Amino acid sequence: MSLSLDCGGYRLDLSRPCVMGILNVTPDSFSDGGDFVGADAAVAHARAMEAAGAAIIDVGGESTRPGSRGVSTHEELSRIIPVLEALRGTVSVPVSVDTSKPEVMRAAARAGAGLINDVMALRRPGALEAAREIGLPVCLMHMQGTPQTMQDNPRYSDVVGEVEAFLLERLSVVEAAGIPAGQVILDPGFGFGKTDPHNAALLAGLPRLAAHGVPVLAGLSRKSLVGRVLGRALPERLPGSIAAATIAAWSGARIIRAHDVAETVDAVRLVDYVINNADGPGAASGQGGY
Ligand code: 7PM
Repeated sequence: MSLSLDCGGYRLDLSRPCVMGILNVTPDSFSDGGDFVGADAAVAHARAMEAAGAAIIDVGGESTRPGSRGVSTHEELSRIIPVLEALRGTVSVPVSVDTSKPEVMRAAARAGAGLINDVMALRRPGALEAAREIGLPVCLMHMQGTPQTMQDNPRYSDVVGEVEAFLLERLSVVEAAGIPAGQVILDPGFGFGKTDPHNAALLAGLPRLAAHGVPVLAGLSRKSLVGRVLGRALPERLPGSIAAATIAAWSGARIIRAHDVAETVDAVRLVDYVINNADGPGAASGQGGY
């Protein structure tokens, strides 16, 4: 396992699980209602997430909401680049950019991004080459279909095996293109072409995905899985999201992508404490109890 990633000058320590705070800059973003459109508000939100313990800030300008049609390169650039430029020198954690477009990856890297988070796993024409040239770490996510149609009728015969095979195949393609495996993060893509039972199987199957020695990212925060299973509208999904984050961290995910950073950091720290003390008192270098 590569224990840390070089995010363009920022070191991201993955020897323990950490939290990636979500900074949406889409006007139609489902959780923020457009509150964080505009660089000033985005910077304030990013600083608050850093203060709450986020190890990465994830900036996304293209809504990947099920049914969405995507945005033009021009529109995505105009949302993301001013925010990245405003964040440069303002936050001291790496900033990832949630994009699938090679032109946006390049412009984002020039504007100070430290990691590429691609829900298309570098399958867009030119994306592999752009990522290799940029030299930043990349998160490869699984998605069945496209955002426009992915929730219509997702089908798998073995969801964990198929998602794992896809990610390992993308990992070898990416390596063959000249991106070192030590620069890669894998993500099963919760909610991207998956039913609730598919998402549940993937969450329960995370230890298998995490066993390959490549850091795993899990994004479940406020997602429909939590909403449907618990019957909760968006503002009521925090407890379920924390439960999902806890399972993911316990299962070996090293990056937990979340809206509610302070609460998720507490959950992840507790999991990390239990993992590090699993052998009981005296086994670790702990200072003892109260
Ligand atoms: C509307 C619907 C807006 C869904 C945003 C979303 C992931 C991601 C997203 C993820 C990685 C959300 C999603 N989800 N990147 N980007 N992994 N790597 O719920 O699970 O934030 S967008």
